Amino acid sequence: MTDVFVGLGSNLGDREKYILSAAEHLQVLVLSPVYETEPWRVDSHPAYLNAVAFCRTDLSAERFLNRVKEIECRHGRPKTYGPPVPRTLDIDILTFGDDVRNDTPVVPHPRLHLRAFVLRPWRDIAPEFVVPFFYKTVSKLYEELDDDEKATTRLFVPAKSQ
Ligand code: PH2
Ligand code: MG
Ligand code: MG
Repeated sequence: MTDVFVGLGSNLGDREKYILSAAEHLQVLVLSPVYETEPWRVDSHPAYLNAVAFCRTDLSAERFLNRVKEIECRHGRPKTYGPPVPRTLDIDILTFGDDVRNDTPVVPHPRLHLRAFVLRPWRDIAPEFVVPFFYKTVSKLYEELDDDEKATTRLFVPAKSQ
């Protein structure tokens, strides 16, 4: 079995529902709190909800990625090429065991150390986890973000259901 951390994101439709449903499909063992986050390096996108989840798998990295794509597809995400467009569900593999690989899926995710929307929820569930390749804990990577980046990510408080 391989320990996997994934980032979950949604900025289209019922965002919270998509995140929670993705977590169920991945049979996650631990799900972070959900954060509402400013779109990162994408102009005029709606705000995202993001979370990080921990799961275990007996699949290879390639097969796990196929599973991820299948789950995104089942949640109404069309295949697109080029720059990101708003999406119902985005699942990014952050780390896959202690693999460091340069082919698809590239892990650790090459931009994870730049993103508060990844590191803030990740720190909630695994602050002491040492990220392969970066050789730093999640907590340390989060602390190294500048304050402007940290300010893009706030705890999501769902509206009370009637
Ligand atoms: N995903 C992107 C691009 N920008 N910004 C936020 N806040 N959250 C995301 O999940 C996100 C993003 C590409 O996958
Ligand atoms: Mg992404
Ligand atoms: Mg993705």
